[in-house]
Amino acid sequence: MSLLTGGMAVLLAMFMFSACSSNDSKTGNNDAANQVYIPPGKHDQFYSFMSGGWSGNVSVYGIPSGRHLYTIPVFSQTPMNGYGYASETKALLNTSSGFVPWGDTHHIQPSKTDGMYDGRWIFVNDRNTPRIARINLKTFRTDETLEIPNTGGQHASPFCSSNTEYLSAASEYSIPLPKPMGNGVDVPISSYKKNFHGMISMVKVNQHNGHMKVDFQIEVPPFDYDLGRFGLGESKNWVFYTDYNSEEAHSLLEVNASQKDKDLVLAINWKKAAAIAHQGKGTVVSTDYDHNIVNPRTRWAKTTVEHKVRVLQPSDIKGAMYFLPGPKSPHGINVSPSGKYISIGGKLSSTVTVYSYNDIQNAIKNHDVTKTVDGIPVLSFKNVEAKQVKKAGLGPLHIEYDGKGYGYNTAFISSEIVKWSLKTGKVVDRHASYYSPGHLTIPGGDTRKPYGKYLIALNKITKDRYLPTGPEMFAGEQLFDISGDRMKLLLDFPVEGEPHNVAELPASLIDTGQVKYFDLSKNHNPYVTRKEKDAKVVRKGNRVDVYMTAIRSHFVPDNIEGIKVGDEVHFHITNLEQEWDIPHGFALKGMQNAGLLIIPGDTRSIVWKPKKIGVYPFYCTDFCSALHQEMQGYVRVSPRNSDVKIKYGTNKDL
Ligand code: K7E
Ligand code: CUA
Repeated sequence: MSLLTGGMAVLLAMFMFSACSSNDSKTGNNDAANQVYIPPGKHDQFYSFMSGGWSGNVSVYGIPSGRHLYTIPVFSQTPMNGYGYASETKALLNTSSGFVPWGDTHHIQPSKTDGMYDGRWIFVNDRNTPRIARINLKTFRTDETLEIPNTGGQHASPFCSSNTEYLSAASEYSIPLPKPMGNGVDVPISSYKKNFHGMISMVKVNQHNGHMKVDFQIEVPPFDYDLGRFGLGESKNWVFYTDYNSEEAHSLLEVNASQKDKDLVLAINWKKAAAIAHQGKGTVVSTDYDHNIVNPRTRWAKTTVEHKVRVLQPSDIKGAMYFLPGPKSPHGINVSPSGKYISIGGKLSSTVTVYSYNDIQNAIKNHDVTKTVDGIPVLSFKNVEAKQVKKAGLGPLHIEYDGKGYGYNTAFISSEIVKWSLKTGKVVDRHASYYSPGHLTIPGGDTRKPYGKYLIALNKITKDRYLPTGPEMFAGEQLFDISGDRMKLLLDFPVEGEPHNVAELPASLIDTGQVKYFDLSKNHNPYVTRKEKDAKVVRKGNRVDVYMTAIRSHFVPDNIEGIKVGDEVHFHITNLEQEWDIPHGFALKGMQNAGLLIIPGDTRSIVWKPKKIGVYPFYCTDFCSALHQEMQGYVRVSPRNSDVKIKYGTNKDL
């Protein structure tokens, strides 16, 4: 050893470095299995809520195992359990454009208290038909959807403030807005710069019941607002948005929206803007938009059409809204746990730009303004830019923080995760991620105190990672251990839809408060049947209401006669069980609708319009007991003009 020369020592060190930079390993490290293995019957440490993109829903996974626990239906009709088909849930999909049974979910935002997740609700946006949904974490059900008016597709949504005071929704696609505003306007697309507008919507959340309300909107230049984040800690009264297309192009954006060297970052003091709105500034405009809420007593969703919204102009909120010069065509924007740093992924470059909140405040104090854009002051770049992270990979998209002074970004083009120091801006580690990661997350990464430990990359391209399933494949997630200095790949797991964004909550925040079944005595569905002897079939003109019960292992009634071709038959099925995880299903031959899954103590309704005479079998679709197969019945359908009377019952009743 004493013979080792300096040069050899360097070579050896290089060899050792490359040996341990098996960080590019496609297959994970050796003890990975132990770190992700959750023995049978044991639970994961985290719930992971993943937006499904064009699945329109939110799917739930356990971390670290990657096990798929559930899919929460949100903006898509889901025949699996009748969501969006059952009469109780249909109204949740109503919009001013009518019944829209599909959505594109992008951003998951857990409710927060004092900058930390509180386990009450999950909010998620539909990018296409602008709306926000609220999911109740006690039931994992969608309890509310709210349409966002005066807005094209909204992508920078529904970001949530430190105490869930507001959700913010910013338009990605600008649209022309008539003056006075309303539901649409017919102008040439070429008049984009003159007639089109972007819109920032501030949605207030009722702390008691979670109900959302469009509190006010701010009309902004027709850029494409892409991502947003509320501040934390000292910056908590601010909200920040990236945007691209400050060129205001309306065609071939891939070229025309990449002309300028820098785009603009929008910063709004939402607290100040809200105070100004509440003083009555701006204009209250008429515009119709749907607001759908599940009544907690009846568990029936009802639509209310809202007619008005307050719209502010930038000139109304002087001193509360600024542009910062930003990197060219940026994507993600993320605020560090302390609230001191705001980082932006420059998707067309290889850098992450980090702003200092203090510098922004100083620039505002010193009126360090270079120009104005549509009346919005632009702060001087050199005085607000804290640092550039160089070598952040090609195509940095999103950033997340571990709470220990490090930022991590995905690099879409070079397929990697890059770790850097917030203090120095120096890259300290990088790891390949297969392939083309978009968002990434660290549990609690957008709270004041991230839980650290894991990092999940949401990869856009799957290719050879799993057994092939034809030309279409699930997307792939990758779980990394970030507890040490270097990232370690632990697990790949496939996920539904196109996951854009994910949030992990500690299991203990959610699992203890779960609703296991509904109390039958508190079921106030207008069509509930609490006892078998109350089951009935009632005709009123062409409408027939079937009040049916289900319990192991029969329906009451299970024989029904007197239905006629052309009737509208409403089945209302109450599950009489009062025990965890004993749902019953309902399916009827040829019903042009979905089946139902009815949770114990709940009532679900579905409409059937028989078109032909015959005798139609129905049955329970959920294997509920050893006599589940026997859980079946018949409906007799007679000609329109027949005089067969309504008759129903079980066994000898009929
Ligand atoms: Cu980057 Cu819609 Cu947040 Cu996809 S978004 S990646
Ligand atoms: Cu009830 Cu099967």
